[in-house]
Amino acid sequence: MLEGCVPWPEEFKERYIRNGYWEQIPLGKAFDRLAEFFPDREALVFGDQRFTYYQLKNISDRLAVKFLEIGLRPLDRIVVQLPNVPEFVFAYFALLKIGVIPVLCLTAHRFNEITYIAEKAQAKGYIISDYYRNFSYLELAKEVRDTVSSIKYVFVVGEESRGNILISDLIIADSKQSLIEQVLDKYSPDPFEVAVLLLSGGTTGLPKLIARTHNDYLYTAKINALHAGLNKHSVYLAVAPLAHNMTLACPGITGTFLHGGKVILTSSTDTATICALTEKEKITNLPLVPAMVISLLNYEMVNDFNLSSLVAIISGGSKLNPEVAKRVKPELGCEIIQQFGMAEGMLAMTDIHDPEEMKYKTIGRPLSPADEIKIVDDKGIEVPVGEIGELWCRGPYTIRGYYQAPEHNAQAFSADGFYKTGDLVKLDPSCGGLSIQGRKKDLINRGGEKISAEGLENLILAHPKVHNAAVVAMPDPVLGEKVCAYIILYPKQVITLEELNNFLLGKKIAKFKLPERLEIMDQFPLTNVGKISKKDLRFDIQKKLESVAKN
Ligand code: OOB
Repeated sequence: MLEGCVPWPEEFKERYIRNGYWEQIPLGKAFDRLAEFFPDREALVFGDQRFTYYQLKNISDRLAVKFLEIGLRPLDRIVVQLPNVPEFVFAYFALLKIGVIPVLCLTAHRFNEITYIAEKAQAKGYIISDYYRNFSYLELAKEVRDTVSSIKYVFVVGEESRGNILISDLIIADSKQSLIEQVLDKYSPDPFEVAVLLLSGGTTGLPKLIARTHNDYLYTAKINALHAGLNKHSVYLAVAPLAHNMTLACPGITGTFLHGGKVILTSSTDTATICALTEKEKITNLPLVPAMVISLLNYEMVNDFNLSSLVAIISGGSKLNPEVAKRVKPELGCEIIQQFGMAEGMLAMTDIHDPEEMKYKTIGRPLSPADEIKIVDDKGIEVPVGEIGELWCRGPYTIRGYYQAPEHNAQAFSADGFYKTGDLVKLDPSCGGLSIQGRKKDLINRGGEKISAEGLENLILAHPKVHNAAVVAMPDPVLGEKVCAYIILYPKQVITLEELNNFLLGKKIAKFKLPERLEIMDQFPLTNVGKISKKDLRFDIQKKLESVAKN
């Protein structure tokens, strides 16, 4: 296995193979089997571009061979930073087919995050679009390349190359399919190897890299698709970023393809676009973060669209309020499935046949019979059923350690391999569902985007006027949480939110991390061991917001 990864112990490997969870097939091959079975079915749609399974296989095959010709080799790492466009899917499968490992970054990431990730992964290449949402990734790539010496190739989706390699130039038919297949057979990866590197939501300053193998990622997609009830008639709207585990494999595009379904791509998260695409393409499965579910329910034009094709909305990434969950069926006419997941692996989901209490108030049950979970107290001892504790998990699709992070792994995993999620949950003994009760980890979940408090505080502390800083989540009716920054200034200094945020943008970070409220204090409340009491700060901002709402 790629150096720096933590493999599953042999006895677990054997068990996962014996029980059929790990099929020992690389992801690219699993997709190709479907393509052979359903060559003429439509697989992928983006605007007026439509691709059949055959075309998708063919394009990704050719691209894979070109990647090899250029010099990429199995286990090389390639940072992929693309919006939801067909080239993302072409490149993703092309890389998987030759065992080159995509490192999946968000388009919102900037120099600060990308250089850290590319350096950590020792990436050999970087795939970008030329421009997206008024931002020049060509400029960013130049800066990144000047900083990260391992990067040898920059591939561009779009028309402007600036001396880099255009993906469109690589997708040209100039070899015989039989030759291509010979080459791809030779490079077909070991299913026990790393397929992708995902980013952690991250409680530490910068994101950790999560190595997912072909075996475990294929299982993730299959079991998710099974629970979500996907089949060859399913039409899945990929609206959240494809680089996110949810859209990629839970069930995501991978799970949809593995059942012969159709994926509709959009890079717009706007409610009107979601409704228009649902009507036009007859979307059946709509994965959304809760903030989007709320926007859809509250959209004043929703009844102007025919949404009758919808079978289920899958809500995941952050907590869905039961009052919101209850509105979905009567107002939109489809089921709501709650999904709790993480890039590290373990997932729980409700089932459309669950009793209403469970569907609305819980995140359901772990997906696999082989998922092992524990709900534990601060000492790691299991709490009695029905009490709140931290969720620990291990199983056939949960990592045993972050990539190249032995020190962090010693804290984030138990000695016997359970991943400590940092989420506080409760098991409802009457229905067997888990419910989210809060979290131990210090991050802000802004509508599904995770922001590490420590990472942001370190950046704020670099401001010359700032003496001390603590960021906390403040409640927001749509996004669930937003960032509130508490700071203590040096004597006689003043600062505005705008000034602070301009400073942070100068640090070249993703915009979604910027604080949306600033509170200045003379001193911070402390816990009895002398640490900043974030609990008190969260309480303070909640009270302030409530008193504004009342007046
Ligand atoms: C998904 O993955 P990540 O890695 O961005 O974030 C994981 C964390 C969880 O540990 C939990 O704190 C939170 O996101 N979370 C939820 C949730 N789903 C995720 N918190 C409350 N309710 C939920 N339903 O977010 C992710 C990955 C795959 C599928 C779905 C979500």
